[in-house]
Amino acid sequence: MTYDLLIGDRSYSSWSLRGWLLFAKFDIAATVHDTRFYIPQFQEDLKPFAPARTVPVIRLPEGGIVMDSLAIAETLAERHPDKGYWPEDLEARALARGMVAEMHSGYGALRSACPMNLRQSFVDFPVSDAVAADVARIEQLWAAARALATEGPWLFGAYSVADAFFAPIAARMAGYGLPVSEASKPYIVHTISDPTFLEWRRRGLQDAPQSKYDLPYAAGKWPGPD
Ligand SMILES: N[C@@H](CCC(=O)N[C@@H](CS)C(=O)NCC(=O)O)C(=O)O
Repeated sequence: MTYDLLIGDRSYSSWSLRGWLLFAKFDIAATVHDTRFYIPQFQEDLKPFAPARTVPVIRLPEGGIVMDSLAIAETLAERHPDKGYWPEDLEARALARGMVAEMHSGYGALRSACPMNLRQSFVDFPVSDAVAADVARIEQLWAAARALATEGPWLFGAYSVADAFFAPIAARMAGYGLPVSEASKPYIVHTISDPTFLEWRRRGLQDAPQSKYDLPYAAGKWPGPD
């Protein structure tokens, strides 16, 4: 018996990407069920995961539904304490938790102006002051994390929940060409070049594009490896 994980469109669903990374990057087996947005089947696909109304959502091997990416992260961390979901160091762990919570509830300007789209880049995206402020805040937190990091390329050195939560942000920074400092660039490149991320993106490209995610900016090639 394994976990069941319901996810939405891989090219566009940033919360699904986070939920899926929480399994894939920590080597936890899950039966993945794909659904797609803007089709009646979406509500049907959700029914076995009631009372969830959004993706990602999981069913525990022994039964029981966990909805919401943050609850999924905490549940997996609790059930698999040997997997290193959170940094070991207490100061780093506290910061990681705060960053993940802030990501989960914040950055509204960035999230609404730059919906995740892993199929292309937007070459002439106009960056508003509000989006720039979100980017600056995220970069501040990334620098604070790196200051506490152990060895390794991720925010706190080893991969943690924080990296799963900020992966769609790194993808947006790359895809929308958002103005970031030199210090942040290696992390963005590392995130969108990671083999697990590439697996997710490639699988998403097999689906038909969703026109709801078209934006009135010129389209460019995806800035990362295929
Ligand atoms: N707070 C939720 C947000 C989940 C969410 O908004 N998921 C979107 C897809 S990225 C969704 O299911 N949208 C479908 C809908 O709202 O009908 C989480 O962290 O999991």
